[in-house]
Amino acid sequence: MSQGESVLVVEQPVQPVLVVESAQEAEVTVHIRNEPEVVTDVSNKAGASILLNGNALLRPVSVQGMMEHALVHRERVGVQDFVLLEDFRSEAAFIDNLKKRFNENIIYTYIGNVLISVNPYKNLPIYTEEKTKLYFKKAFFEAPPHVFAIADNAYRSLVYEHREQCILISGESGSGKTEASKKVLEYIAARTNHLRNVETVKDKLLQSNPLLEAFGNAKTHRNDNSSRFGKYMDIQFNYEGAPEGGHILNYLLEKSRVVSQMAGERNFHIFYQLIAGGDQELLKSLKLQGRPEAYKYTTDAASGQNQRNNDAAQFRLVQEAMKVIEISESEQAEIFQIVASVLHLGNAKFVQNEKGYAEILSHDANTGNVAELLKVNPSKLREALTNRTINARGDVVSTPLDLEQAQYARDALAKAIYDKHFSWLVSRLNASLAPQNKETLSSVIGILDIYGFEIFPKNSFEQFCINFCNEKLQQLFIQLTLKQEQEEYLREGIEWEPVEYFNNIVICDLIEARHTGIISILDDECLRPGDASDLSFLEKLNQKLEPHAHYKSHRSSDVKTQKTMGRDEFCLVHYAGEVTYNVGTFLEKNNDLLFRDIQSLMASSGNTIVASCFKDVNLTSKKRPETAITQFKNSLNELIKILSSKEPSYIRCIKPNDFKTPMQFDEKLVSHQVKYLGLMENLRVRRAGFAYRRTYETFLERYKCLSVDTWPNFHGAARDGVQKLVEVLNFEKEEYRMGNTKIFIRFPKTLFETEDAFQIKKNDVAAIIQSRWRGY
Ligand code: AD9
Ligand code: MG
Repeated sequence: MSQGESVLVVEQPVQPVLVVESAQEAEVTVHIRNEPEVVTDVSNKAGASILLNGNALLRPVSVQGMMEHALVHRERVGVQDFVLLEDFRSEAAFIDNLKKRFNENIIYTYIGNVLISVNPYKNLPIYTEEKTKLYFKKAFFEAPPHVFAIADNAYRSLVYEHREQCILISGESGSGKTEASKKVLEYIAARTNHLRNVETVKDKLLQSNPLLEAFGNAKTHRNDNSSRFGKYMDIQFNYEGAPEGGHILNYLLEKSRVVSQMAGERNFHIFYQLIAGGDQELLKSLKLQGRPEAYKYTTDAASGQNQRNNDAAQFRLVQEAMKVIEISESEQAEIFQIVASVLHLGNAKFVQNEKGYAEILSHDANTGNVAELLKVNPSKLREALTNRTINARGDVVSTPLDLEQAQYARDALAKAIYDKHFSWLVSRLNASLAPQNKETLSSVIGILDIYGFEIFPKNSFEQFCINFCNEKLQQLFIQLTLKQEQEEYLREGIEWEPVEYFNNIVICDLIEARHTGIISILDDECLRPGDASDLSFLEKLNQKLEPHAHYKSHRSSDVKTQKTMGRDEFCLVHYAGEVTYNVGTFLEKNNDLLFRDIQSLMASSGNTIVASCFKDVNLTSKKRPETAITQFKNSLNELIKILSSKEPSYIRCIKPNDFKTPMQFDEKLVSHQVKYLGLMENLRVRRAGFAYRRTYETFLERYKCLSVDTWPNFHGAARDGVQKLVEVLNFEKEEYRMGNTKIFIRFPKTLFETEDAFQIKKNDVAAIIQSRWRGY
């Protein structure tokens, strides 16, 4: 066992129980709360109360040695809860603490009950079965910080206190959100192992991940497995606390990726997986060649043999997952036909006819393949891709498209098919995850894993949506962390003064306020007939929003902004930093138009998935469908409602470097994230109140040896016992409050001193035990 892990002895603010498993000269395995640790030299290390087989005293060793050891460790690995930092206002101290721990492979740290996680970019042995069990039924601070502790805490609150839970995971792209969400799910699966009849449900829940990731994740510059959709998943439990089912909500797939990617990035994994992993027969039936480079939408594959092997292996996992989720063979065939047809569609060739319009030659194999796979009439498909029928005041007029328009129509179709089929897949998953026994359902734990804040060299409509979403979630974080804190004081009957913090509600309003926000202005422009364009939209923004403190245009009086911003850009001062958006394609993406001819053709598809995806589109309705951003805004507001009704736990993920590499901690990069995640504010709020709180029972149990009135046992109410203790310990009046069920301690120093007193006392106790041992 590595040096780093002996930290467990030290990190425990609760009494360690050390059990020697086998005593040898050089090496002993010590169990600290069931945690085996190999100690190479017992004589100068832990062991004051080393017990053999759980009860017999093996060998008395100096407690002092153990304490010194502890101090050295604290110096090396920092504190496990930022609240314990002496210099809690200093960001440098905060980052130093994170870094110390990161260097020791300790990736988790708390701010009170918020978990901070730093992506290690390597596999650490911290998710083993043994480690998992360490967190079963443990109070939050009884084991080192871990995502499992968050999961266990949520699970216990759900089962024992019947409070609905949600776990909100945030952080930028590549910081470890999706991994954390998977760990939560795996923990819950392990935790409910003893419960009957849950295996199938758990398998399905676990297998939903590889499936959705194959279709919704892609390699980007920031993350080789970047989630390109937002996901909120409810795990539904019955009265016994056993998982009965699940439900997934998906948000805004980045569908523009289907037709183009930045250099060095990839399309969604499934395209490559199918090509690399599909067997000959399957590929033949899909008319696919075995190389992604053959397809326009996946040309930039940059794939080495390793990548191809990996893709092929992943494809087998996807097929496995489909089986577990009970997606039938025929459904699978249809899904792969859709994936393949998108690839063929990308290769569709247009030629310019003598009139200057686009045409597809009748022998074009690509559209032929699409028509065959999607079971639509090939000539109608060619027709639909090169013409547009407009219903103008009752007259149906067909206009031919030029080359550019036809390419737009083709790409729009590819995006629409893929996007709609992704949503279909989510609803198919939901059907499979739906609980068998609705009557016994009790409550849910929701897990939110949504795309993190994005700042690229060029930011478009997608980044605008993603960053808006992050503003909303930050707003929720502010409300809930403060609300939760305030409610606890209220519940416990304790007065406190709120802390100042930056409230990003101003930015949320700037974006979504009715009539005056950016979304409203964008929608107005999309609906305006005539000469509306991306630039006219920008002009309106500039006119209406220029005075706003969080909005900047290229006309800004700020010289730096003037120089760096183009005439087709606007800049928002987000809570996480300034982002300059290029308005090009905003209107097109927000309108999200698919020509009617194509829609009706798809509704007639013999592929039942495609037909069902397109049949709901009401072709006759005069009412315009909601724009993309408005749909997104509404679904986000729904999500916020769901989350607000639950008790939240937070996991804030941090990315240590931009190179996807282990053991590199870029302080500047981390500092930026610490700032925008509002972690220093979070810590201040936590510290301004009463940093530590313990139920009277817990506090009394640990420190009862410090007063003759409470040692060895106190026979009255725990609160009275604690009252006696604080008198003996001379707590200043300002330092603590007695709540209804808990003692609140303002400064960690007070707790440290109590803890030191406890350790000294324990020394004495150990000395007594030692002398008894000698006498034995
Ligand atoms: V994005 O916003 O979807 O682009 P995420 O989800 O925040 O992003 P993800 O969880 O996918 O990031 O993590 C990125 C990569 O970091 C993973 O593929 C792993 O290779 C690596 N990672 C993240 N967390 C851990 C961990 N706890 N242990 C080991 C990790 N590796
Ligand atoms: Mg992710």
